[in-house]
Amino acid sequence: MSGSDAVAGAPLVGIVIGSRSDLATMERASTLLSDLGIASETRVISAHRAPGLLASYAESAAGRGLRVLIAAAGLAAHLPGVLAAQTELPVIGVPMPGQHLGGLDALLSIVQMPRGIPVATVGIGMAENAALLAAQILSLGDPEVAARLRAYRDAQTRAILEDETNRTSGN
Ligand code: RP5
Repeated sequence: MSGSDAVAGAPLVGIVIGSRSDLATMERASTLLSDLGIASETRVISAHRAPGLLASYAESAAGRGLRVLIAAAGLAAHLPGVLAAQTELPVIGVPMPGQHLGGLDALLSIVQMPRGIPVATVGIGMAENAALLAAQILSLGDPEVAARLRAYRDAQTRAILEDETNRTSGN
């Protein structure tokens, strides 16, 4: 499956999700990356249901030009860790909210990586933060991405200040 085709060029960020049921949440990451001018791809590859395919994806990722991986999964969420074990690219893990434990199961599965194989874990369902962290990593070698990130933060701050001005001026 292809992610944000809106940005031309080879994808720099690979988004891997454990199930189609994670797609709606993680489309928020591909959309934000696209808004920041970063091409991404999205693949549905379960660590448990398709372990061979996940191994091939991990082993070929850097060679295909990907620079950062985002991996999202729920329940016993082994996908980010298994991916990180098979590539030296940075992996950002996104715990998916589950039906029974609210995503705490996935959060603990992803964040508690053993020493030597890190996964940078964001909050439960925090697709946007995964995209922003990936963009920040890319911005270290790309001044244009750095400028877009600065503009994103400035707009975020401006929106809060304007909202607060409107809210208090009505009193
Ligand atoms: C995980 O199990 C997926 O990442 C998903 O969050 C969860 C449920 O998957 P489905 O049963 O909806 O395919 O592997």
